[in-house]
Amino acid sequence: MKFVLVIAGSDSSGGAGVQADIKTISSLGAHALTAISAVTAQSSQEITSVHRIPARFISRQVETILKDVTPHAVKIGMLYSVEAVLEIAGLVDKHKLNPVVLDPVMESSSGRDLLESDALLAMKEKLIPLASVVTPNLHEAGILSNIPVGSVEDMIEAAKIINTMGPDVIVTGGHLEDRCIDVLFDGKEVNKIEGIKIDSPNTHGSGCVFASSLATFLAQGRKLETAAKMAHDFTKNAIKSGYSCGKGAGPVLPLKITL
Ligand code: PXL
Repeated sequence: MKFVLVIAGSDSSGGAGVQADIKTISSLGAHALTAISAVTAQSSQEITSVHRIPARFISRQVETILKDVTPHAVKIGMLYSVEAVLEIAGLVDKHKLNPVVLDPVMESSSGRDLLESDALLAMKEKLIPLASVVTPNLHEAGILSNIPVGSVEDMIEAAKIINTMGPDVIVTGGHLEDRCIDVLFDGKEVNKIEGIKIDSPNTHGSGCVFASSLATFLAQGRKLETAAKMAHDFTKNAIKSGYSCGKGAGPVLPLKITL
């Protein structure tokens, strides 16, 4: 059994965040260890409130786990506050956590801030340099690279800029107009993972599913390029199986079951 440590926020609507991560990791036959970084009060339509977990308590969760088990990979999602970003950067450094997949969550699809503005700078300076691979979507890639990202050419340029901060980069292309191409840059080669775009309103949690499936495939010993392709396919299937739950965007289904 492989163990994947997740540091992420809770989504009360059950579609994204740690709920998506646990479903994904379990479905892929690994075990999810979880440290909660924030709790959102959220439905398919809105996030009404975010409750931050004190940074010291996030690290208490992680260090309690680490005294007992060494994870085979780590997935970091929503952190929200500058204190949490700095605390987690300290933990990754102190415990030499590896590999670390960082999903630089900034905004929900409903437009609410999931990362405070001063936390962005800390993420760029302290956490991204310690990550093995970072998985921004188009919007996040634009913010991290300071260039507008709307095309595959932009994704490649942004990936190269973000790579200068240290990690390998996968810019996910789910928000491209008519196709879904993920761009992987490992500091040497650009790799395009091409796929069809699935037209569905029920994509809530897709970014979380991509990052946690990637972490699981890395935990299971796959090379980054193979893991990225497998995560792309796994996420595509989760989007295909998405369903409506409430009046807004429904969740993806990262489970190998048929409804
Ligand atoms: O999909 C990004 C995300 C991550 N984590 C939590 C979320 C969301 C989006 O809503 O709620 C907890």
